[in-house]
Amino acid sequence: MNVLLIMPYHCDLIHSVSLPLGIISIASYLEKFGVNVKICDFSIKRISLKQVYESFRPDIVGLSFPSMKAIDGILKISSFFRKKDIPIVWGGQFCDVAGSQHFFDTGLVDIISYCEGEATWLDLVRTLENGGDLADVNGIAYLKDGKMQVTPPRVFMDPAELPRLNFDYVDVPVYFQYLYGCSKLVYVYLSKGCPSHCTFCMNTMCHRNTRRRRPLSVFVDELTELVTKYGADGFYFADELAFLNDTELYEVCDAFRAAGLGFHWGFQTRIGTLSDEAIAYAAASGCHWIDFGVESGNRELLGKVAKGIPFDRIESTFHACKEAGIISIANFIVGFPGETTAQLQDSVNLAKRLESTQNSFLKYVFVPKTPGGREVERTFSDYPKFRNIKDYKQMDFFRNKHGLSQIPQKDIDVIQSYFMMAAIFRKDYSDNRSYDLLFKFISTVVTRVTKMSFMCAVKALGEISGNFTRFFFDVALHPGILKKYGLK
Ligand code: B12
Repeated sequence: MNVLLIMPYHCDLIHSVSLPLGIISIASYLEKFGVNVKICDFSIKRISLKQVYESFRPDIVGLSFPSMKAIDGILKISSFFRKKDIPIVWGGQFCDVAGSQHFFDTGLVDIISYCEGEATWLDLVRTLENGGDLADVNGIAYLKDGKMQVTPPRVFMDPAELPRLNFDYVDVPVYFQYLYGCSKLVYVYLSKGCPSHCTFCMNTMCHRNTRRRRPLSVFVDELTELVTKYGADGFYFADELAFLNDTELYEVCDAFRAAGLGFHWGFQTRIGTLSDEAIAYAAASGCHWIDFGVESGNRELLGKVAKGIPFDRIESTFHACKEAGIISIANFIVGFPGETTAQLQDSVNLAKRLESTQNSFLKYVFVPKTPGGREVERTFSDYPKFRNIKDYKQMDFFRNKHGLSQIPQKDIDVIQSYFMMAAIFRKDYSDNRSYDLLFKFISTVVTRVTKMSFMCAVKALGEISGNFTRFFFDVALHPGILKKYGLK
């Protein structure tokens, strides 16, 4: 059976693209069982769908649905395959959080796959080959008499069963990006999921609050290949929670040191998982940046969203990063349901006190199936309602206009824009890292715009310039709001 796996295009220049790890993992797994797979990544190349179809003749096509940004691409590519009479499968994290009857109402999908796709795909391929019943495939939804049927969730795999990622499915160098002093940075992943229960996080659906780590030796082999064969010089851990504790971090640092490859790397973790000594050890082992979810500077609000981080460790963790020479990013969410202006003020005050390199304030986005989303549905009568798949585009922190907090919407916009501008024009670090976010944007635009279709490029350039103009005017025209929060 020929399986075609697709990463759809997204007309977005804010984020450079990165290795499509999800479908590479599925392809590498299917390959182990003799299934013939091809990957097409429309987010990095202009590809003719007709050519792909005619040269490969897929028996089934799977589209990755990472976020709401992919909606237009998914619909367009699926429309093409709808005429070819082959089953169309959508999977990926956006299906986990939003997959619903609305998806089937498009008439463009036959099967939705939930959570991790490797074993589900193998099961699907075998079932379709043998004319079996979809009801026997766990972890999917399909249509029966026009109604969506959901099969029982699939038991998560032991990650040790996953083979080493086969990067030959893609053209690795086209994914290199500039960031934090690296010029050939790619995303990689060591673990899946996070055991925490933050009420706003999609992890509840994607990984059911579990975390599983792949064998370290396999991960280091993959990095070695990316450095020696392709020349990668930086790795961004795509993990939700890269390290549970110091022991895990030391193990990885020692493995990196033993490999002697000299790359830089960075990851995302929670406040409280790593000691100051571990942070210093990471820096000495090539770690250049760490992302932390702080979310709010108000203890009560952090409790309400079950963040579960030690409040008194926040400031000292950023201090430890500064001491170690690590770029530290503090991520806040602004506009939580019911959040008050005073609570936002606490967040701004904390951000100002932190010795972080960069602070990001992104708008709260309503995600229906999360515990927080359910709470919103119970308590707010005017929560965002989705009537069709395109309505889900609202789940974008730049577009989202639906306020659920007590904070005036303009304050939220201005705070988000203020910290965005500060991050873009940040120059407060050692020379080679100054303005790195600005360089990242510029290099992304330059490298990607030519690879997009004309219409996509126009739309993406329009969106990026629109966003920058908005950030600029939000900050320039609202000194009163900035003053109110002590930012002027
Ligand atoms: C790397 C990354 C990116 C990269 C590239 C993404 C890519 N090419 O895959 C970049 C930086 C470009 C990016 C951009 C964005 N991202 Co991003 N990104 C991630 C990140 C950190 C890792 C994804 C990853 O590789 N995981 C590892 C692989 C192995 O897992 P996976 O992708 O989930 O794949 C598994 C399953 O989902 C499933 N699966 C995946 N594809 C398919 C396809 C089929 C057919 C099937 C059956 C199954 C299946 O099987 C896979 C193997 O088990 C995740 C967070 C995370 N840790 O997962 C966020 C995440 C996916 N991104 C997110 C967001 C919001 C965005 C942006 C919209 C940000 C923005 N506002 O601009 C953009 C839009 C990108 C887009 N095209 O839609 C959200 C999505 C939330 C949602 N579901 O709505 C996430 C979950 C982060 C978060 N918690 O907020 N992102």
